[in-house]
Amino acid sequence: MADTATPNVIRRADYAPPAFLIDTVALEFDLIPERTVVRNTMRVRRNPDASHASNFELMGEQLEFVSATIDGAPFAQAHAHEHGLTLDNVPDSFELTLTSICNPAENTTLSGLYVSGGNFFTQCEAEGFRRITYFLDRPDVMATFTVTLRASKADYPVLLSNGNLLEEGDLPDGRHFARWEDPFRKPSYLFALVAGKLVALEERVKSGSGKEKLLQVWVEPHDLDKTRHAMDSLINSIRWDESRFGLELDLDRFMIVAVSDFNMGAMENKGLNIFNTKYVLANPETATDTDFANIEAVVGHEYFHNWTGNRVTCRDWFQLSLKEGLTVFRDQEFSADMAGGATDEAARATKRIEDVRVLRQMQFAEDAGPMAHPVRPESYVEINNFYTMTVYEKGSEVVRMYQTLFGRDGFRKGMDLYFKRHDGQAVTCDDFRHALADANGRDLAQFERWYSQAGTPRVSVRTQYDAAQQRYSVTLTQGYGDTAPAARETQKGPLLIPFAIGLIGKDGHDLPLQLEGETRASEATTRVLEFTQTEQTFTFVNVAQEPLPSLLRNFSAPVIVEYDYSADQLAFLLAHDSDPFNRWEAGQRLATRELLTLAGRAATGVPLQLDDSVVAAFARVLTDETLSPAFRELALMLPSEAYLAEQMAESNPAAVHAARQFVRKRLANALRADWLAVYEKHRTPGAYEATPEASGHRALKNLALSYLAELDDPAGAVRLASAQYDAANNMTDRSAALSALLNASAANGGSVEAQQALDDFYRRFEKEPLVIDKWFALQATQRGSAQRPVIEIVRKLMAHPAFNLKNPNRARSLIFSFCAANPAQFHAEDGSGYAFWAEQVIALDAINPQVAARLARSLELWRRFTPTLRDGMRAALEKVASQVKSRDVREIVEKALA
Ligand code: B3K
Ligand code: ZN
Repeated sequence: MADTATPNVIRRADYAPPAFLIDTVALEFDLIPERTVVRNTMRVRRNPDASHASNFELMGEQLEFVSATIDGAPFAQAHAHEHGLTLDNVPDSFELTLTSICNPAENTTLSGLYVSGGNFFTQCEAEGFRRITYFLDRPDVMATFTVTLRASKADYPVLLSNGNLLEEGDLPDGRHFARWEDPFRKPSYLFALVAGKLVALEERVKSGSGKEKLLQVWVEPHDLDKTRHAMDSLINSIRWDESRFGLELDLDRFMIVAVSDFNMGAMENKGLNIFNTKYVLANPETATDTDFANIEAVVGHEYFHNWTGNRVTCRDWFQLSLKEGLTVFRDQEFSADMAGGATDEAARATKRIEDVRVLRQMQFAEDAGPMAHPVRPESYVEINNFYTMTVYEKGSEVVRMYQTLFGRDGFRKGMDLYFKRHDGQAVTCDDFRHALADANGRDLAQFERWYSQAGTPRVSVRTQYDAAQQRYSVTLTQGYGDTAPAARETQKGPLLIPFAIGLIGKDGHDLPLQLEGETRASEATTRVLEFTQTEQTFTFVNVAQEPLPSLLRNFSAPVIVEYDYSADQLAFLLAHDSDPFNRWEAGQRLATRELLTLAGRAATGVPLQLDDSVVAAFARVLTDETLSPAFRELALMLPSEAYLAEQMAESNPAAVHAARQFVRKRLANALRADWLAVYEKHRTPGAYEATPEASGHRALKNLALSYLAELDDPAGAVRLASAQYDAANNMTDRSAALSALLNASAANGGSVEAQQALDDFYRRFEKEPLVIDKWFALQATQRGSAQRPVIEIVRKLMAHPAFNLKNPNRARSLIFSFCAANPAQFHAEDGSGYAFWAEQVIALDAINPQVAARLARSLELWRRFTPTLRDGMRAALEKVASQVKSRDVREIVEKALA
């Protein structure tokens, strides 16, 4: 409804092929920060598959038009306007040369061509290429590109673009040039150039078929000592894609370039990936274990796009999940294989748990609000607002379900067929689904609903045991419950849900599984049920004892499972389930239930208490030496405040914080000796190692430290944390110690030790922007108190000389950390957080709409909050709506207020 009232809504249903095609592009750049001249020569022809158009409409934004020639002759019928360039009455096939000027120095949007730290960079996805030159800037127009870069040799000694270097040389007046050619056809969003003072770590490797490849990681000279891990991650990615999917690197050279001003994580430009420094630079002193893991994942992700995204690309932006969901799935599998190989299920599970935690906390919340949309959206106002958790993370779960249904081999067959059919093409999510279906001889028509229905499905489970007949029936019912209006409109019918289940006997072991109609029990004790109807009953036979069901093992579908487990049953599953994911899940359910009850009490002022049995269940995990440290850390970490608030009928961040803090304190005090023992036992003396084992030890040890900091008498913990801070030889331990110091003293308005450590941290890392980001983020996310509200600290830090709103990493480290990762302080009842949010959204809107729109989203769930907060949130949204300039932020706040 809202859509039809708003102009400029782009709809999937309106897709039409382009009237013209562009086969080749030759770009020439004279790079000057304030005035870069771009000459663009294209071979153009009419698209035989499109209806006739006499005019040729090219997109262009923020460009100064200079001239147009067709087949070498000046062309007078060219009209530049706000959105591009119109050429009247063009021939059927022609060579077009356009010259235009742009201003990279003033480009604070970081989309198109811009200057960062004195160097030139580009970002073209989704629609940045039109800010560089006039073009048919849409992914179904694919061309081969040749790029000539000219610039001052002293200021820009390195000149890079996609593909292979053809030639380079000197020019008069201290300038030089480089000419690059990308042999593969590509859409304009994959174009890139980089020019500046950079150095590279280089490595030569042989690909599977024996060809030599040059790999480079380009950074500013002082960062060269932080490139090894990114290079290793790249080499591992290349190997992995060869062995798991038979996909080889297709270029002679593959480059990664790091830039500190970047809107997101990284970008998969063909052969020239451009990365946020945060996902490249790491050494033990500056990067945490999480940073190391993220770098591996993002390097993998961008590399894997070379096939899933670049060789086969999207027909239109509604198909974004075709490349993003698939590539997230591939990077998740890569990380799981790196951690645990194909067979170490427990190690693989830790990665799975982390991914599901993100999905449930962020994507489920998105599905419950005004931005809810299907994995393949139906409409958008600004495409950059649709690089979402749904497109990426739920999209990845949708891809994972094919693998769950068909197994690894069946999935691989489907991928092989997809590339056989579509290499070099721009295609749709349907094309992918058809390839998977055809390769496995299956009809996947119903599965299409995963792409077209928004909202989080709910599966409720009823079970019945018939002891006399030894039959156990499991009845599954699917629906969406009470979802957001935006999601409800899209719901058409039941989904095909792969529902993995196991049955557990009294001794904690899995029971054999035999479904009614089968002649004998299967060897596997986990079965994937294909659940396709609104309600369906599956009956297991020869079930000798009443089992306890283990439901949705390994989170086999992105749904919410409703089943009435008792606390004892959850404790039993936590202790025994053979599926490591569900072991963790049982603990989370237990904790969530307890915490929500407590939050309800806190909201009404009733005193809090925690049952001893819950403490006992946690104690068992804490002391269970058969479990890996990494798993124990995950199991002992309570659900986040944001997730818990989202589960309440009316979100109440203060009540959730009180409840969660109460439980943390209780667990800290009750298990004090165990936490201390675990702390001592899991120290990692000696040189830092970035292995999964070592990082598991550090994670568990630092979790213990964070609990110890909750003790009623934290003096001992403060001593431990101070000592750890001083002695640390790595950032994981140093930042964990600093965080413990900040939180241990929060209730008392801060401590000398905390302040000293903060000051030391700043001085020590003053020259490392990524570490200074941590310094800001730690302070923005710290616990506050009535005497010392965090908003005051944040406002003070906004004036710190190291703060810079134009740098997205810095803005995220302070502003986003406070608004999105410190709910109890952000949602202060006096509305101070909301006023701050509105100011910052408006300020960022004028600088960088994409970043502003991300921040704008932190109030979108306002309707779900307790009434005392709602008014303040609405007022802040209205204030932004009345002042906003960009399409990006407008779409978000208008949808939130609609
Ligand atoms: N494809 C890019 C994201 C582009 C975002 C544009 N607003 C990075 C990635 O997903 O790999
Ligand atoms: Zn991606």
